[in-house]
Amino acid sequence: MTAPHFAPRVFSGIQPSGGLTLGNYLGAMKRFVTMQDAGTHQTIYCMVDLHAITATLHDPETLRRNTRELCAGFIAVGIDPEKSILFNQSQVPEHAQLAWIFNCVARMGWMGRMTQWKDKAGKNAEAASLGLFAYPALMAADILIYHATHVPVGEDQKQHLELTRDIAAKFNHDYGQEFFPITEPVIEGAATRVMNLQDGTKKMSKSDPSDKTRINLTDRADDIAKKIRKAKTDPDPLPEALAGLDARPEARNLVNIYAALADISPQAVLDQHQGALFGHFKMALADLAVDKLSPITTEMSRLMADPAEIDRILGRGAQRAREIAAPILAQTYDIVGMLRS
Ligand code: AQP
Repeated sequence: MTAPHFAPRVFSGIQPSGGLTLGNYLGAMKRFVTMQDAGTHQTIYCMVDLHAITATLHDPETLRRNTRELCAGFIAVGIDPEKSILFNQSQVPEHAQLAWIFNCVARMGWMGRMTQWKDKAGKNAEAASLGLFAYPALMAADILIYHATHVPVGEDQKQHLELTRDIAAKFNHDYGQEFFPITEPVIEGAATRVMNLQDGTKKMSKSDPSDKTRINLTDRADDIAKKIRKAKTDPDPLPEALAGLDARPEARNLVNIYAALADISPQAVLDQHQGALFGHFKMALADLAVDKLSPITTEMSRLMADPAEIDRILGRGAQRAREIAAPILAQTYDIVGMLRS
């Protein structure tokens, strides 16, 4: 339930934790552009650098470079920093300030059930950072500091969004007012979960140690084609109907990627390619991927040649973001009972 007084507003973020993958592009960024261009919502997109330091020890210079590269990626895929608010999380301190309040609303049990926490902390949870454990409370603050009503994300973030709703509901209940919206996740399209090219049961991820498991938005055309050619598949031809892809996760993944890149349904891909063997289908997919991704790669490197301009765009975006975030934080402090001068 979203209360009527919340203006339609979209928020989403991406971690500058390494190069962007095809998963980030199809699962998130491509839809960010659609929502921006639809003009029905104010759109706010963020490089979540505070999240990017939760998992592993990082090199400061690499983080700065990744953040700029991510900003270049946003612009190259079609985010217009005039139409959308595009900024870097740590430049808007209200995110971390609201996150502290939410650390006091969220329960340890809720956080301990998060599958991303379990996956990333692994067997050695004692050695994981407190930041990694509290990650979903910061994510809730990222969203709710703008009173965002809709959050486009990939399937893997569904559980964190449920937690965001729980935090908003508990805050509203504890303080007896409907202050934060109950945000709607927007998880739709053929590629809400792009899978690893070598193992169709695992998500394509920018932090996977093997580069051949993913397509990076900075890959050269021949690397993209090679990775698709070498992607794991099976010897059977493409079926007539989607049911024929059940229990064939790698085949299903390539069909979904094709559909998302071509803006058609997976069934339409089968209609065009049924009966084809994967050797043949992979050639068509590689051509399509290179066609769609090469202009993005080229634009990213053009933008990266002028880091000062990227910093200027991010500085301006942070200013615009703070105009929305600061009054919402001030109201939150009033509700909680913090004195303000
Ligand atoms: N494979 C994927 N398929 C569909 N959507 C995906 N997303 C990520 N991978 C896929 C979506 O991209 C957005 C930003 O993700 P993120 O970088 O903040 O974190 P992540 O989900 O943890 O992505 P990675 O690539 O797996 O990063 P690492 O390896 O650093 O953890 C989110 O909307 C996500 O759903």
